[in-house]
Amino acid sequence: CCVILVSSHDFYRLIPGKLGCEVHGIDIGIPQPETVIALIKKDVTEHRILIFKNQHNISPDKHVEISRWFGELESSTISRHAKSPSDDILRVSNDAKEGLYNVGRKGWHIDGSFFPKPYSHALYQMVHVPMDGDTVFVSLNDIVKGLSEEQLARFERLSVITTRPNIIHPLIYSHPETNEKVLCIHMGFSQGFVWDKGTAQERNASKSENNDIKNELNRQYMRDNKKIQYSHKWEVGDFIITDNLAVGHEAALSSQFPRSKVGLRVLHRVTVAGKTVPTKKYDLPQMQKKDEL
Ligand SMILES: O=C(O)CCC(=O)C(=O)O
Ligand SMILES: [Fe+2]
Repeated sequence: CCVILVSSHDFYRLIPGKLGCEVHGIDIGIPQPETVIALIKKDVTEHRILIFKNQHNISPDKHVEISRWFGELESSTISRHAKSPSDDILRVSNDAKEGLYNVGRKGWHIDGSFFPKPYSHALYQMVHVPMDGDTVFVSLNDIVKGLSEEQLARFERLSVITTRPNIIHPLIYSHPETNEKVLCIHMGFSQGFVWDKGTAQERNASKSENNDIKNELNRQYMRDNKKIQYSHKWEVGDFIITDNLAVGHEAALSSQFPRSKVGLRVLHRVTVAGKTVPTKKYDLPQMQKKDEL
């Protein structure tokens, strides 16, 4: 539909893909000057996903070190598998002896949505690449942009009840860096929705409303025959950095296929602590705040 122009240097070439960019020419496993780190950080925000190709120098320690470019790590909820090389690395696998089994299969999600400040970034390395077992990503702003006017108006009124007591986020809010409208939800782990939170009309959605909303949302992630999705087929040497607040993701069904069929799949993930509470930086029409009454 359009030509995307990106800034590129010989040592750092961005190639736009369906969602995000592939990055060629740079070896981020070797020390990088501050200017390059700043460029990478800017590009992750701008393109949402950077897929660094041919990375063969990223040890687990280096993975953790690169993740710190983006801020403090948040690893408190990581259940450490016996084979995980670090407290900061979530190690997932299609073989329970090698890593945590069945991670990322409970529905479309951002990571850490149950925190007051959901993770800002996630950094993924497939340390054993299977023959099948994609990670699938969707731009959350694309989802919002594809809603009908009526749906958008209705979804703007919703907040999501997470798995943690009193952690409730607006379903739609302003991304802290880009101000684009994005979703804050784990489709599999949210307990339900609240209408018009903080207003005189506040009420919990009914059971059937909760189901309907979830179905309606799920259809958005599948929209246009899944054309909205980017399914990443992992290649040896891929290292992915995502703006966790800008993209939803899910492990493909094939990520759980047995080792005997698709080979061993082992993914390392490091997550960066969020810096902001999801907030709408715009007013909704016809909303009366409780304290104005
Ligand atoms: O296994 C995958 O492809 C992704 C799993 C996931 O959702 C995660 O690690 O956050
Ligand atoms: Fe995830």
